[in-house]
Amino acid sequence: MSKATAKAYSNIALVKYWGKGDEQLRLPVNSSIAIGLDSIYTVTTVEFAEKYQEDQVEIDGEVFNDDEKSRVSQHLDIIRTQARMSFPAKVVTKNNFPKAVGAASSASGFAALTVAAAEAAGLTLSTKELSMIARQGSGSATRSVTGGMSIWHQGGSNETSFAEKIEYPAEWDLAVLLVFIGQPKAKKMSSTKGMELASTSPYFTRAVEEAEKNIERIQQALKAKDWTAFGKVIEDECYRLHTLCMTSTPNILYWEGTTIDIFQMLLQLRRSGVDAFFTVDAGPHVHIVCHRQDIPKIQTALSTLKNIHQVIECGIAGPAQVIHESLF
Ligand code: 2P0
Repeated sequence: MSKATAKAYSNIALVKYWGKGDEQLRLPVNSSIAIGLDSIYTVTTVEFAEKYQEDQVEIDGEVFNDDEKSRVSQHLDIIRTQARMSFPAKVVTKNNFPKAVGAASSASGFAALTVAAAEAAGLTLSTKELSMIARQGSGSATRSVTGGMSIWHQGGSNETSFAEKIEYPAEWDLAVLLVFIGQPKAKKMSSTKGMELASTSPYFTRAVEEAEKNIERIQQALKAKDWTAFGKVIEDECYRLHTLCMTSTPNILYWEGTTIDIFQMLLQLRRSGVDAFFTVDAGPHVHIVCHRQDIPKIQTALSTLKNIHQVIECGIAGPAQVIHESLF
């Protein structure tokens, strides 16, 4: 087959990836854990064919000829090398959410691209191998290949840095509310650029050690089915990431006033018995990790706040998969 389509979901990190040990291979400075979000996804069709003069990349109706295209081409080169073929490709991608607003479009994007391109190139690869390839396109994409709740092992080499699924208590009936603040707009600084600065923080070495401890802590909480301990790690990790950002040179402040209003609202709700936890990626928007049954109460509380653009309810997504529809 020379043409294939894949669908991959976004994910939100509970233990965060923020810093690379190897830029080229995208090996992270610590392991991370994330959950896939079933309401926000990317669909990508890839066709390799001699008829194309060069790689063509279209994302959400826009044709790219710049850095974005070369990043996609470089990623396709990994697949072409493995498949021992050199045909150019046409790539058409659609996101069902705004790109570059801090909702991890690169995670679902590079996971969908990897799975579609591997299929189109006729490669038969394991989920582990696909996650290793996706990682080289964008770190967070590693975890969108596997979906569910996944750990991305830091590893120290290409072969040892990959994602795999981990178990979590089904009775938690996990859900995530993605709260977009204000009008979604381009991020102040991309994650790739932001994390390049992480090591300028005076707290960097300690923060990386803490991330590895939080991997242990969250796995213990999952094993013990301890919701409160699970949530404590999630919020500690949110503060850890943003402490690194705020103390980098130059300083990066991703939060807005409404970001903190949502934190305060959730802390207030917690006092009334609704245990839901906040986390924030490289942007101002808030992901609320909760029990599905608590969504109505959280939505009511959110409706009292100003400057909220949209709230997207998400269940936990499955892995990236080949689908039998095509975008061209
Ligand atoms: C994460 N983020 O663990 C962290 C937390 C954002 C904040 O991974 O340079 O787009 O492409 O590997 O994957 C977003 O960074 O960065 C990210 P690259 P990526 O989800």
